[in-house]
Amino acid sequence: MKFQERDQLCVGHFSDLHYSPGNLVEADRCFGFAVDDAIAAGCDAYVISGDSTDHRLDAHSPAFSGLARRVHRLACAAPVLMLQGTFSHEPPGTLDVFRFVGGEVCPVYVADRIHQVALSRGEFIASHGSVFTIEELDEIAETHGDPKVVFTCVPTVNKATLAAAVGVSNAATAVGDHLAAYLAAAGAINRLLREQGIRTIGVSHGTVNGCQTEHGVPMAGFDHEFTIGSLFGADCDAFMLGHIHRAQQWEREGRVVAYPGSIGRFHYGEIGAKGYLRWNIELGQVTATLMETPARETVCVDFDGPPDMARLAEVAAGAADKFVRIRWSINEEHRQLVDRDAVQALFRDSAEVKIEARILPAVRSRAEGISRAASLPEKLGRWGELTGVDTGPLVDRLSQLQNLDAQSIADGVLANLADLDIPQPAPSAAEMQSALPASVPPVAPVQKSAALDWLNDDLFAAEAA
Ligand SMILES: [Mn+2]
Repeated sequence: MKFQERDQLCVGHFSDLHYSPGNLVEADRCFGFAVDDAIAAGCDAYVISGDSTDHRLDAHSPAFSGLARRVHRLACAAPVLMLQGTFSHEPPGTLDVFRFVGGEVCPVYVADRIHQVALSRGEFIASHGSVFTIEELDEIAETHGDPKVVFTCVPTVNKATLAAAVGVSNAATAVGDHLAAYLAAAGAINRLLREQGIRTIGVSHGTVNGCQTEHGVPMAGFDHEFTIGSLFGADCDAFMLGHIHRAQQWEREGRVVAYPGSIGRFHYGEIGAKGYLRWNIELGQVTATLMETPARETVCVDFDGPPDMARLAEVAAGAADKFVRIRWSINEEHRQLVDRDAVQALFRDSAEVKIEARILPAVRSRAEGISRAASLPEKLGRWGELTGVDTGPLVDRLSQLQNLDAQSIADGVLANLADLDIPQPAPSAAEMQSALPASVPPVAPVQKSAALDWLNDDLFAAEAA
């Protein structure tokens, strides 16, 4: 007899909890809310699709025990399946201990290899190989009764192992090919189960080609784990994904593939709502609803130059209790003009203010825009604008250098000299210095005779200084 108390199967799906000392407040507020909310909704099972932790955690760390406490609470209400996520976030073996965190009522199952697992009368029964055989399924039906749901688990694939097997250059695309082949094989079993009225759920941790990150960046490339087609190829009613921190979903003929995204907002500039997914899985009609968690609100203000205090005052008015990041860039010589304390004071009601000031070195500010000038005369003109130097005569001479041969130039200079009755006095060192910004080192006093100096001096010495 199938599990037919009701047609709908409700599953609470959480992902990318990223528990760590630094994330503890955010992770635990959001996951705590999600756990309570899902239990109140009376879900039949819970899935955590990877990256429960942010990095290797010590057993005595409050973040680790905080996570264990929440998972235990879930397991007191319904069976829990935890999937291995990214190795750098969740070193292999991290989840092992959670097998003992199961409640007296329900188990916690840890999926750390590619395989299928049936949930029958509150118990998880794993396939021996990567998919169930018909014999295994018959045996489960006999000894436990028909499964309520069968999970197809695809935890993070160790690309290094695969690279060793197929060669480094093939590894990137081989991951996708191997997983697609596996999902197609699982699809054959899943179709069989569906014919018997048994619900099927895929759980994985990886990137779907074409999905969008929490910063709005589309992930397009050949080295991602999945395509939408390969995931639907597994023929699961529901495919629950982790890894990408932005909630998103795809639907095909009543079947759904979805990321809940991260449980909270762990970085500045993340777009989209945060939450967990409440799945309602009816054969042929699946829905996944994002239930929002009280993730912290972040505000980012960027200035291409010094901060505009009036604008900041406006932002501050709406930033009480929010996490604020302010970025500006400023020339080295003007850095003292920004009053950081005043900026901090404006945001005194915010939860946190992070100031990132980028100091532009003086040499770059003096040549600002020069790289965008197309020709040498234009670059010279831009340098003149920035340094307050009249470049008219220099441009004439540059043009002579570019267009005339040495003899013609020399003839021209000599002809001009002959016309001159009184040589022009050279500018004094003080005059030359006053034409340059303060950051330019002092110009050496001119000692040589006046009119021919420009032939000997390095015209660009000031810029190169
Ligand atoms: Mn993650």
